[in-house]
Amino acid sequence: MKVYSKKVGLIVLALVSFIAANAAAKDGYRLWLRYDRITEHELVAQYKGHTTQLIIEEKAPAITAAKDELMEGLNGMLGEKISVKERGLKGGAIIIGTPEGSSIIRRLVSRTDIRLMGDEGYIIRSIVHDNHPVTLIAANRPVGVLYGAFHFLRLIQTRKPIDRLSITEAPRVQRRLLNHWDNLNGSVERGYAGNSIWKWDELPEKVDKRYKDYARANASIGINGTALNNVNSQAEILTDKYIKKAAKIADVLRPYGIHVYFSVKFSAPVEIGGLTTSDPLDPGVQKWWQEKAGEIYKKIPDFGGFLVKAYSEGQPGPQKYGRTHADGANMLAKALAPYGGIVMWRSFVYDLSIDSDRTKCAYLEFVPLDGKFNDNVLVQTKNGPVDFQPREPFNPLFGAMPKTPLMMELQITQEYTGQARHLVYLAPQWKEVLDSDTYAKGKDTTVAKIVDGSTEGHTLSGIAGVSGIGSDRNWSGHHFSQANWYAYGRLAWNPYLTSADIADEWIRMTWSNDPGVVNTIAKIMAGAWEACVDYMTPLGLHHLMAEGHHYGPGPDHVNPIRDDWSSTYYHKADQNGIGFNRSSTGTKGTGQYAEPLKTMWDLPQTCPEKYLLWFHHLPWTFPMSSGRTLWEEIDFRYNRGVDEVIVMQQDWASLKGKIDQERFDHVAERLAMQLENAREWRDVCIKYFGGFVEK
Ligand code: GCV
Repeated sequence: MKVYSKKVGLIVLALVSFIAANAAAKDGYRLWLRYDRITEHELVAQYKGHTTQLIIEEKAPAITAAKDELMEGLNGMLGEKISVKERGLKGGAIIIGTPEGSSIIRRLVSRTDIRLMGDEGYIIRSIVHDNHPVTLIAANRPVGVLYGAFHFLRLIQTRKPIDRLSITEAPRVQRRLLNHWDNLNGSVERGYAGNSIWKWDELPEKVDKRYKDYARANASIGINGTALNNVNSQAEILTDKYIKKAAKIADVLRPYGIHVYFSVKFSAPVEIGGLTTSDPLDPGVQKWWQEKAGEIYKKIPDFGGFLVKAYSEGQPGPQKYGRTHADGANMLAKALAPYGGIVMWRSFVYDLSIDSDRTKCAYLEFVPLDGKFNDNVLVQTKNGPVDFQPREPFNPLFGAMPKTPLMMELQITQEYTGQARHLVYLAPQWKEVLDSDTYAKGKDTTVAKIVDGSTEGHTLSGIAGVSGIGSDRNWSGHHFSQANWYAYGRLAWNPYLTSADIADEWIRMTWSNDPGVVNTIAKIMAGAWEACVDYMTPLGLHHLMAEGHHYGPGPDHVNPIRDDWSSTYYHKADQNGIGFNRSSTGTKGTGQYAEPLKTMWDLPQTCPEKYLLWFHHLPWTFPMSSGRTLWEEIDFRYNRGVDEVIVMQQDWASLKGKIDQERFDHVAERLAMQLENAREWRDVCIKYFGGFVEK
């Protein structure tokens, strides 16, 4: 009887853990850190041969985080508890640590290693130590060890060999941030995955467990900063009440190397400081910000700095007092400098009194300020000159402000690319921009080389991604929007990675290592962005969405207040043709790019077709390289976009039974919606534009 109940108990236990594991497996909460058991026995045996022991001599929080992650990952994937020790090396050990905190590491890393690893990098190396095979994960600082641990786990997650490792990694970009557009009331501007994950009403008393998983996910891809609140900011974030709340979040993120930043409102001294002005040259205002910085650093000693949207879309700025962006940024920078903080001042401004072509405004305002910003200021610049459209040429500011570090801003949340309903893998979009040659300092001055600071030798460099994270169980709304978060982090770390390699990693970690599954999902992801461009805004068209929600088509939309919030302002379709003439015969927007781009993009015959209607207004009969007329080509591309979604849907259907049903169904439902939406985009746009074409 006793034996029987023990057996039953064991079966029940096994069943419960099976159910628990599967429940967790299906909802997407674990992102790419799934650590499911590897079923190939031979592979498990190989991996186990190198992972029997973990040797750690130090207790820094980031090292403990690395230890916890290695244990969770290795135990999960290999199914056997790894033993943790300070010494007593046996075969197949992993030794982790820093030269400062670990005597073994001190003996095993060279001066060259120390130089190459820098502040946040690491080495992972297979060596023989005291006659034992050892994997070394070493870094100059504990956070580098954590990054190395994630890399090591990724090798196993993606089924790579771990027996002859010789890896040296260091990030190319220094500040790698998420920008949350999260409001203090819990809503998220342009958020499509539920509410904000920051539970301001519960903080500081209650600290949500989810913050730790957020930190793990971000650290696993090298993100080292987060601006907690919306750039359309509320001054209250700077009150003692909110600083205390933010300090609690900072405490959770700290062991993972993530610094907290605030988006601040330029009028805060008036709104919450009781001053009568926010003039950056006013000594009282300067003092107010200096004291505010002091207050923040007292509670958050590793606070990162301020992100500012000034004089844009209703946000206040120094212009109110006749001052420039540089005056405003430098005043804040001075307040933060004693603590090592930085200012990320956005260049997303488009005051049409400066130029009637919106794409030209930021350049005209900011280029004259080059060289006038303090050393701890980055000018944060969106990838393109309009606003995260499905496709834009690179922002002409890249390459035009050599004395100023430009921080690139990408949008992870899919405001203009189908939100959390469309499967659109954005890494190819980001790569197109990063790999674009600006020719600013001769050939091969790519946007990536400007952003990482290498072109001008800037010591400060940065990249920001507008977060798509929300309170939804799967974090991102669409399971595939998680890929954009992942890809953003990987590109922020190394903008020279390929979108295909990143997709391959993400698929293996998130879905499966089955080659059939990997190839099918990789194919879907590779074509998804171009499909979206085709069914929304082909051939350089842009800003065709309906007002407000930025989701569906609205080519006829006219905004009564601002011309440049109207679709008609951008496509300018009429009986004679379509497109925005930014060439030398139009607004001269092409003149903001360096040669040879300026000349090449100035002529419709040499302008790449992907940007054709961005730079040119052309007759409907304009001959395209395909042999079709422009109108026929527009029609062809809209239809091609829809056909591409049909193929994506078919490819996804072929995965039935090969991945878990819950996520399969979720994605399948969304693909059905995407197809319906793609058809709507095509039909509405073709009908509207077709109305101008002579039949
Ligand atoms: C945070 C676009 C978005 C706004 C956003 C703005 C910005 O205009 O639609 O929601 O505001 O960009 O980047 O500041």
